[in-house]
Amino acid sequence: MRVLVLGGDGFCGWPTALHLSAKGFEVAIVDNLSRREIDEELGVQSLTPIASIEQRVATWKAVTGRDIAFHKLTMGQDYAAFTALLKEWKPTAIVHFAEQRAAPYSMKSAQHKRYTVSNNINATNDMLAAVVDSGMDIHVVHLGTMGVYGYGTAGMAIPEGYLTIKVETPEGLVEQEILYPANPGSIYHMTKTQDALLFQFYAKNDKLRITDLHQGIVWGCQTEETRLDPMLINRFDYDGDYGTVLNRFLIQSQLGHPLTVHGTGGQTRAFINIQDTVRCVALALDSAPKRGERVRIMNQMTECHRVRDLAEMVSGLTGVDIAFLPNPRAEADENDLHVENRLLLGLGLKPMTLQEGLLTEITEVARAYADRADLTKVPCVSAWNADRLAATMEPVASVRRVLAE
Ligand code: USQ
Repeated sequence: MRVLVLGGDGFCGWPTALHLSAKGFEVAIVDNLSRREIDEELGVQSLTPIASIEQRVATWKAVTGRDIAFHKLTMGQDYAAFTALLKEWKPTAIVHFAEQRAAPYSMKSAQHKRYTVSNNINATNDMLAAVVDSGMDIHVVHLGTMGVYGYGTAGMAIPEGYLTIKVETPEGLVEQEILYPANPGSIYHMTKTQDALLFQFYAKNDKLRITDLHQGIVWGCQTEETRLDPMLINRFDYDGDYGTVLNRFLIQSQLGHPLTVHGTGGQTRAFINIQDTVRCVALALDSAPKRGERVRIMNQMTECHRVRDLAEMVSGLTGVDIAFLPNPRAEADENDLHVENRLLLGLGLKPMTLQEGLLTEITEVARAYADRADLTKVPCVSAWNADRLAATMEPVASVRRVLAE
């Protein structure tokens, strides 16, 4: 199978490209290296030292003998070059990661909102329009987010994309299946809800075969393939814009920085390890929907956790303090979350749990590269609105430590 990985230089894209190549897929990467430019803009680098894309693919070839071609294109802008690439290389599948993926970054300013919306939505629409234009039957796999659902469940488990409802008609109650109502919590998450509508339209109108993976928060950094050589190492973000919560706690614990819990830490979220991310994408590629079928939506997550429980777990392992900070985000202080994830489990996913992998992450990455961290980049400074900005000026609510067992 020939797979074009859009956004194949990023945090999820790079290890996915390697995993697919290792499994025997023919892989090519499309990327405009925008994530590296954003590092420059924010004045912060990945905790792990990442090689250039040219060094990355050359090392992969040297280590495994396998080729991964790289095409520098901006999805959403370089339409002609992208369609030419499809016609020439004839991929059987496209994996689409080519979107700006940080919620805090998308909320930094009007300019960041505009960039995120135009980049993400144009990238998705151009990709879909180009697949139609090509006349080829290419399976599209997209990395979506659990955040499209919002995080309130009214007690039920969040289904995989679709909700069965009953509507009143003159003939009585009639059952219908609808896309689960979108409830995004940031401009970034909002772009993913718009993507879902684009997928629905192109699946209906053009019979495109589309899988949308609604992924939870990724933790961890390395995979079997990125461990093969230091030049293949994956990026690890810890800053207030791109660092995801558990990875931030892991590096904070090694820097002796109190763990930055927003509000009460009662936010419950879905999580997945990066190793499981790449396996899920391979499972999705091995099992495409049929032409004419509705968009296949799978919840790509393995565990739900409350933010303060994660902080307590990391504090208990390392002895670091936990700081309860005013929340810069407009989000519920406390929520319960139950999620259906039977589809990927049914395809053979064997989840890696936090309990199995947390200590490895602390020693393999956070401790090993702690001296590269810039402490000034740890605070989350992106506030969701004027009220939240004012709230961030308030003093820290409390600091406490969990005693190691
Ligand atoms: N949080 C803290 N302290 C921190 C950082 C975050 O308490 O230092 C809290 C946030 O307020 C939020 C939760 O932790 O309640 C999750 O934040 P996050 O930055 O780990 O995750 P999020 O912004 O939701 O975005 C990440 C990825 C995004 C992906 C999403 C999956 O950046 O690409 O789509 O996770 S999900 O959250 O399931 O929608």
